[in-house]
Amino acid sequence: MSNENLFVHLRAAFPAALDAVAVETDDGLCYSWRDLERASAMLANLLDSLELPAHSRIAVQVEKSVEAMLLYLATLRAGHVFLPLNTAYQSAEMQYFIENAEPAVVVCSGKNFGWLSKIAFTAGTRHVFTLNDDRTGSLLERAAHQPDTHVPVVRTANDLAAILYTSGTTGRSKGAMLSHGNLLSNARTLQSYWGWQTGDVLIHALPIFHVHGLFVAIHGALLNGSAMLWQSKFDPKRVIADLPRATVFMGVPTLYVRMLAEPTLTPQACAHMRLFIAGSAPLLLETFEEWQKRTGHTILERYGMSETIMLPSNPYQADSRYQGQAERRGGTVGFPLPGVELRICDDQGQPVGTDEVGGIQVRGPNVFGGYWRMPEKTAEEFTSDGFFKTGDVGRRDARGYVTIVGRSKDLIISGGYNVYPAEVEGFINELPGVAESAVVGVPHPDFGEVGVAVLIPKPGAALDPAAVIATLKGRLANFKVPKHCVVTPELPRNTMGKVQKNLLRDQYRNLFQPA
Ligand code: MCA
Ligand code: AMP
Repeated sequence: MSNENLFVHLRAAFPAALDAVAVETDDGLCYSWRDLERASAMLANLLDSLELPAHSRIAVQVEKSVEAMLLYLATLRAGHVFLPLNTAYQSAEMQYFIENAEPAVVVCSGKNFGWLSKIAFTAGTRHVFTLNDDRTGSLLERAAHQPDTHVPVVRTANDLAAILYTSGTTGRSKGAMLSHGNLLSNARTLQSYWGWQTGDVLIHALPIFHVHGLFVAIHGALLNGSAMLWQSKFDPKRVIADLPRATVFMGVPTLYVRMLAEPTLTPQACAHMRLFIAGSAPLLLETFEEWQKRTGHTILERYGMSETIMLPSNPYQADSRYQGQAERRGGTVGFPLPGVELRICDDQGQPVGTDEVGGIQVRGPNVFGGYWRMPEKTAEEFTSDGFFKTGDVGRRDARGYVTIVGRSKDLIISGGYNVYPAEVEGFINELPGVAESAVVGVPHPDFGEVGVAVLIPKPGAALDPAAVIATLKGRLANFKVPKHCVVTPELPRNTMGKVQKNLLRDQYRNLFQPA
């Protein structure tokens, strides 16, 4: 039986010159391909030494570091399941993830060990290690004693490789289960569709606890044997300074907006670049056009989800499936990737015609197997013929380009992070003096969209908007905290009594827009 462990395929793509630089960090450290091989082996041996049950979840909430990426590779190598968690998550959020996923191992920053280990041990986790972004912590101390060779555990394409929690429109977050086959098939498709080539160098400036930074960016570079210029935190000046040594950059729209604000962004600075890719949130046409004007490069926009990895993409070069069209069209997300079936359906599930709007459904080897321990929720999200209902609303034009026009799910995408109003409202409604709340997304020049909370006080209660925001900051990941809070006597409702969020959105639409 061939070994379909994703690590085996990534490792096979390492260049023959193992001493060449694979990752260069912003603090000047260089890791060779041999370093990646050896250090991930040591970490995999450490996991083996714990004698965990097969397919154990390894939950990781640490700052971005090359070692955190190595832990991901080691988890694959050892045949376990990687569970990355945003460092912004607070204790209530972490408690839910840990109780739900029941990880055998939790890895956290040293500064969080106290409270997080308590949650983990109470939930039955046997091992809690620390890993700091300065290469200290018990994980590396323990791994240092392990052998630096390791034979990857045999896994089938259907075996679980990672769980990514994505919030739900109702209820709590759901863990999207991605297999080795999901990840490898999508990475291979992107390697060819985006024309990855020898000599490519990727600027990696995204967080590595979500699909974009962890899978699309890292798999892209590793599967191509390409070096990465690694930024622990996005800094527009630093990215622009690195452009002359790089060829590929990936970012959420906010990253492009912030780079455009830098006078050093010029055609000369971008002359060595081959490709700029954007996704995770809608890229405004004005950003797309301004980038073209300022740099001479046309951003390639693509669209994906935690449940599916990448779905459609604008073409890098002529796409023979679509009459050889090669144009990257701003405002669209391009053509379904090779191997991805995409259809747009009405509420009855019937495909709509050209240019007609409907729900986007997808099927393909990249689509996840289901939500962790939520068979009913999984069943609800798939059609009887196996298409996944994305909750995004779009249309396809006569040339084949897909445009996302909205979402049927009540979701705010802020700086590339997803915020589910229902979750935030749940936290707000528990605050003393709050009778009810509604959270809506409004346009924001930096984050694209941000949340605004509209609160109804209980009779006789006086609510202080600033205090509400301050309290939420201690309880919710910071990007989920509304950027503005309004107290009002009532919410607009329709005849059925349902809050009319569209009216609230209209009312606060210009809150953050320059006059
Ligand atoms: C930071 N803040 C935010 C956000 N990020 N507020 C709203 N939305 C955000 N995304 C707030 C903090 O709460 C804080 O507020 C203040 O901004 C400064 O925080 P800091 O951490 O310093 O912010 P930053 O470093 O400037 O971060 C902004 C960022 C970051 C670089 C845009 O959010 C980011 O890296 N976003 C990328 C997300 C991503 O990778 N998404 C991919 C998901 P205060 O001072 O009030 O506390 S994968 C996906 O979507 C799918 C599958 C796909 O298609 O790719
Ligand atoms: P996540 O839960 O992080 O997987 O976010 C997935 C969601 O991000 C999708 O369902 C879309 O709503 C949104 N998304 C990703 N890429 C794009 C894009 N290029 N344009 C618009 N929305 C996008």
